[in-house]
Amino acid sequence: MTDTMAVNYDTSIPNNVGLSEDRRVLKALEKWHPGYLDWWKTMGPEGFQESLVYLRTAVGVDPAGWATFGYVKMPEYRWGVLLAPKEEGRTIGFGQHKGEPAWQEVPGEYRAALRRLCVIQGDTEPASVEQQRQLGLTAPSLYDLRNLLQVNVEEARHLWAMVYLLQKYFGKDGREEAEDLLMRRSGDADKPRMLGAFNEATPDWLSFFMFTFFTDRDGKMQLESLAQSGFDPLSRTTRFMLTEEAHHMFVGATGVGRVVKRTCEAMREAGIEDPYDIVAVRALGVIDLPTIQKKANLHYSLSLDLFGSEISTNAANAFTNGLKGRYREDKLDDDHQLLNDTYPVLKLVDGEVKMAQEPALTALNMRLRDDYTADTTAGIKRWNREIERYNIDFRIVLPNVAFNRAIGVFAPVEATPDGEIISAEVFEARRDEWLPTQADGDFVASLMHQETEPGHYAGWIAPPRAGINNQPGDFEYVRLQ
Ligand code: BYC
Repeated sequence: MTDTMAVNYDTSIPNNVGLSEDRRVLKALEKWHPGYLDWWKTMGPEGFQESLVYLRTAVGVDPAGWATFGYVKMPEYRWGVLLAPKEEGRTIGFGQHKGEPAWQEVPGEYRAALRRLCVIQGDTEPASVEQQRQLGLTAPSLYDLRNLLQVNVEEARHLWAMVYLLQKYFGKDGREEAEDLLMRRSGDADKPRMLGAFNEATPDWLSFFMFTFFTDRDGKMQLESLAQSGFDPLSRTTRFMLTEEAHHMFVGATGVGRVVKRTCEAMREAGIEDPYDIVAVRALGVIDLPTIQKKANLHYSLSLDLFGSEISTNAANAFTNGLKGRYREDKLDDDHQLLNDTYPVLKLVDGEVKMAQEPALTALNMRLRDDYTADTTAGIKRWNREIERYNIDFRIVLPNVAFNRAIGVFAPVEATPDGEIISAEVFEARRDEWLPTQADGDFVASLMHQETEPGHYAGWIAPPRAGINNQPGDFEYVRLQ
């Protein structure tokens, strides 16, 4: 490995890509910076711009110890451009260019496709910050508030990561795309964000934890695929993004786990055994398990849509052309070209969900989605172990992939969470059993109150097992100003 691991903080934009010698790109980024700060101040976390937040900042890109922790005012956070170290002699690992040296510049014939991948990836990052904008005002503890703000500053850094690629490698078009990334808005009727799940609301903390568990995990899978890219700057950028992403999923997985734990604890204390006695459970000021299941149904199905259609020529082309690989492509043991292979795909056959063999190349979205589901299942098992520990007869389960879909083969039909195809009328009549209702949302919202005392937690969520960076339980993660 070569290239510097240390981050240069001398330029206005911290970086390990030699920006001080790359005047053209430095100028373009400096020109973009004020618009970015305006966006952050108007669309970033509401209410805490003057607070001192205990945040980690990257000071290098080596796997061990890349982060330092300290109090920072968010508008002064050093958003930087950080790429994983360059691997000398790296070759393309899949597709028709397999074995050729990885590209250090954009190949002309793939320019539009690569730009589109960077723009879609870049668009999701600020979208999530916009979606989470109000949540700090109802944070259940300073620990959770700090985690939210950490996620937000790092998603914003991921926007920088894509903007750097667009400005350095895609000329005028790239600069225009970078401007547009600051113009679209999550949920806006006229200029929405590009992908469905990023235009949904994140109205409360349970939604936030579900989002970071389910939707950030799509981020992980997509970034892992882009980390395999033959376009080396994209590969190196996404590799470093993945190190940050891990904490975001930790926040989601442990967040939901702590909600589940508190509910089980409160049920035991009150001697309630029936998890479906929703009125009694809610009277304890905790979130009943069936509502948690409904939220999981919603966020999982929205996140499945982010993988695109099961059968996709876009996906086949991106693979064949060496732009986007499979999940952990470099660890797979096959020819990495998939010319004659097939892959089992779930399809609608005579009104039923059935498995059919399809050419592996066009089924790559389905394959990544399957990898995603496997990854998700491991986290859900941990939540269920908590419920088991309290001897409560309830398990959180993932709904069938046909349930509540807006993209792909199941988009035109309705299905139960068990995967039985049903009419639109039956779905509408039973929707409230499966997806969060207005009343569920109102109840959850009624629990959301800001807790500002260090070491104190709102009554609907258990404290974490350990502090961030090994800080003690009563650590003041945010100094509110
Ligand atoms: N919503 O062949 P198809 C993250 C469009 S999350 C709206 O089925 P393809 C993060 C598609 O664009 C990860 N439109 O799919 C998480 C195409 O449009 P055009 C973000 C959709 O292209 C939390 C048409 O339908 N990164 O990082 O194979 C917090 C037919 O497309 C949707 C990426 O996604 C949808 N859900 O795959 C913060 C990686 N799905 O071209 C951040 C980059 C499809 O006909 N993106 N369409 O106009 C990709 O690799 C692919 O574009 C997709 C779609 C996987 C998204």
